[in-house]
Amino acid sequence: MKTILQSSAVPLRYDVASQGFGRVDAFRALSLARLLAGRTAARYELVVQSNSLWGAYASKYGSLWQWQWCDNIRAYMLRWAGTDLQPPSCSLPAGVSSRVDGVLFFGDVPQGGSRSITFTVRNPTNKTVSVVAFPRQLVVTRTQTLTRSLSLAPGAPYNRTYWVFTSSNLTATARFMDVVATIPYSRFDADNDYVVDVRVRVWIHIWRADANGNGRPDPDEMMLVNYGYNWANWNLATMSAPTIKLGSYRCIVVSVDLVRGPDAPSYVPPVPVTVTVTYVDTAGDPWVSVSPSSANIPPGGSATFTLTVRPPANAVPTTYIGEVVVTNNVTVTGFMQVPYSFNAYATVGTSFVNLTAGVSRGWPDARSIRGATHWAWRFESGDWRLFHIAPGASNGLAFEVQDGWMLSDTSSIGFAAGPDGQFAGAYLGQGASWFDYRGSGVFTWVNTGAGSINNARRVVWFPSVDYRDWLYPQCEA
Ligand SMILES: [Ca+2]
Ligand SMILES: [Ca+2]
Repeated sequence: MKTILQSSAVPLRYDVASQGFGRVDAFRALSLARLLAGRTAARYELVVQSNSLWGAYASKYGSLWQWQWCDNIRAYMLRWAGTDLQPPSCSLPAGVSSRVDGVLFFGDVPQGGSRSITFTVRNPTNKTVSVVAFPRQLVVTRTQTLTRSLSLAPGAPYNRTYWVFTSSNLTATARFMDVVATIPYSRFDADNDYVVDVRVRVWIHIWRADANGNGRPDPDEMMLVNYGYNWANWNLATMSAPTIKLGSYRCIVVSVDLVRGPDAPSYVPPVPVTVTVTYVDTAGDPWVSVSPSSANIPPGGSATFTLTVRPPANAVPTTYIGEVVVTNNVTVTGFMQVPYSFNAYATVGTSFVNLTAGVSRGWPDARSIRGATHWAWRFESGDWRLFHIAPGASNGLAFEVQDGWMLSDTSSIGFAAGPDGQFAGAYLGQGASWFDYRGSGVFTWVNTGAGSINNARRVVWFPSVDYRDWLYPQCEA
């Protein structure tokens, strides 16, 4: 059933990690289900299936399942409810490793190595179907930087500026545009008291038409597409298929507000605002190949394709995403976007290895993370990235992990997880770096390897080593 919903979904043109196969289309899904049951349907549909996800994942997930049902939940219930809940079985349900899904997962692939998986396209229609498969990655096609300054008049809750993108100045993309608005941290909280002075937010609208003829986009003339609203000096909004959505409307409007916070002076002098627009599209994936690349599938038949990934020896050891575009001559859209992912891993022995020094591939760039401190929710909210390593020797006691970064007034938190995805340490005291929030805007940067908040740009942690709070150098601010 899941592969029916996936195979008949409508691609939304965001990245595959965000959209999966796209939005469920009930009419198409029902048509496909009828065809697979040997009945007539209003639409021609195909289904894609693969065992790659569950085949690679069942062995890892088994120990997590065991831990969750027999250790974690049971211990919590005993502690908090006084009830010993003993499940009849703590093993994964039978047959899990042979389940199929639509999404494709290569599992763990060594740097410089290769791994192959298969997927099958079934044709339940009464026509011969021609399919062609293209492995694609996401790539940045253009980055634009726009700057302006905004001040706040006494009493004004916010001040807004905007940029318009018309059919003549919008960069064409088949996927999405990503809009980031920032102001300097030094203006977000100039006095470092953890009470917001001013913040920034971003909106994307479509301006249908200038109905009242005043030359400006008024609220009742616009349709909201997306927004970034965190209490932060950094906000992101994305818009897929901007060229298509713009259509014959007047323009796309990117609005940025400088917003008064509780700690702002009456008059706020000009604050520099930077807006970065990134256009993301797809291109051939140089690390992934498919064989065969095309097939003619008779009515009721199927074709199996082999996908092979070969990350280079200097690939950043992280998780990568892509998609196989499967075109055909019978469905209403004529194509499917089948998401795939793989974990490239590095082998680490007795010397330090810089995990971000290698080559990345397309979008997102695996060598950096971005993010914001969202002060209305969790101060540590932000972006994250996985890096995968294997021990190079069997007699190692522990890894030491050091995480360094470039920007001041930012921080980083690291966690280590074992091969099955569990934290490498029973709780936060092991295998992790983190913040201790002490209340009233004060927090401790635990296991930071520097002496002051302004240059604390390195954290160290020891997966699988038992150590306690205060044992490692840290600073308080
Ligand atoms: Ca402040
Ligand atoms: Ca108007």
